[in-house]
Amino acid sequence: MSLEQFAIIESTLREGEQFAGANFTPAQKIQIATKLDEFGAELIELSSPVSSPQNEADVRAIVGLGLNARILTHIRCNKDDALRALDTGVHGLDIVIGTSPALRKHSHGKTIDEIIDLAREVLVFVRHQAPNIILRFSTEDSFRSSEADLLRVYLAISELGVVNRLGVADTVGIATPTQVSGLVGLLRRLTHLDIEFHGHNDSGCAIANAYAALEAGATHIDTTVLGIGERNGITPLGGLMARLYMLKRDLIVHKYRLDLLYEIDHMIADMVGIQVPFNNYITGATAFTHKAGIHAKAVLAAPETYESIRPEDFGLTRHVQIGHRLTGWNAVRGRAQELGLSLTDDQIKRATQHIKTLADQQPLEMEAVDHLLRQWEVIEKQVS
Ligand code: HCA
Ligand code: CU
Repeated sequence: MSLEQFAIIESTLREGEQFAGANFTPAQKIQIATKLDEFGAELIELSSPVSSPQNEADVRAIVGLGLNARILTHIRCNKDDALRALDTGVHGLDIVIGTSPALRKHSHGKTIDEIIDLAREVLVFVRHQAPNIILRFSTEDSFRSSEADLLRVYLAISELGVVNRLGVADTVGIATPTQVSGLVGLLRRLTHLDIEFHGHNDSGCAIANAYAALEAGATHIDTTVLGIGERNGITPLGGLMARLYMLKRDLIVHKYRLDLLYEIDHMIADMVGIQVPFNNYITGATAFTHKAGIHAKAVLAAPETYESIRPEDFGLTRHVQIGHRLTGWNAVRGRAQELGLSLTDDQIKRATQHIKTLADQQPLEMEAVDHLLRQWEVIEKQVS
């Protein structure tokens, strides 16, 4: 059900701000929020206004843009933070408190009973202050918390009838898809509230876990552009798109402006001083590059042979590499045709052998391949 009806909570301006290289200026934040809105992110999460005076001003400025996306801010579980956040005019509050033994001991020092009492007090207070606000309660480090503790907390909160959404967070990236599915499914069955999943990528499962959450009934998934966040980050927006595209292409291409993804990934990479990795989902430099002759032949005949994602759905194009030793004559013929050369298949095959011999020494740039093919045509004409 949720694979049809889910929303993205785009947290590049909250979790993403916790990335080592991120120090967004006010103008950059507005640019990011505007682009994410244009992309179709349903909700945009911002750093707490309590975190710094500039961050407070930025929350107000982004709320003031009047975007389609709902604007959320992420705060600790206390009334002061909540009042400061409400004062900015945000549409929603994402409230979080740690429940794992490690965080209870070293972060806030509270027992589970104390957590429940505090959360009750804060959430009821917020709902009283702002009857229409989108209110979410999440436990931090959910997957290192005991299931019994989690259930006590979530059921107590759910019974209050004041929150719209419960969140689960794989704060240290340890969860498996099976564990995520189990917890999300349980909360969905027991509470019937919306469920949000926030997953870190320390062990490479962030996308798979987000997908498992959706399958189990989660309604909201947290992402950041390129997955930036604390340490090596969380579920990347583009990676989640790739995963969902495989199963629900029609839904994804209509729900989101996929043609903006390349620009968004590169914009954030520039802002935080990194490269888009070569193997990045969809927008990496080689995501649509075909090399081996066998692949090139089939892709030129029918792209779906070796492409599960159509680059044109993302406003991108495929590349067939030709000037290397694994090349094949079909790829070379395709290039000769693009160049408008009239070479027979036999002539193309001989040219291909020549390219392979040259490429055994070093690969040829496309320009060199083109030059060689043009020369080949001239020579073949002279010979015949
Ligand atoms: C953090 C908090 C958080 C919160 C997630 C959430 C996490 O450790 O910075 O509120 O949904 O990963 O637990 O990002
Ligand atoms: Cu996080």
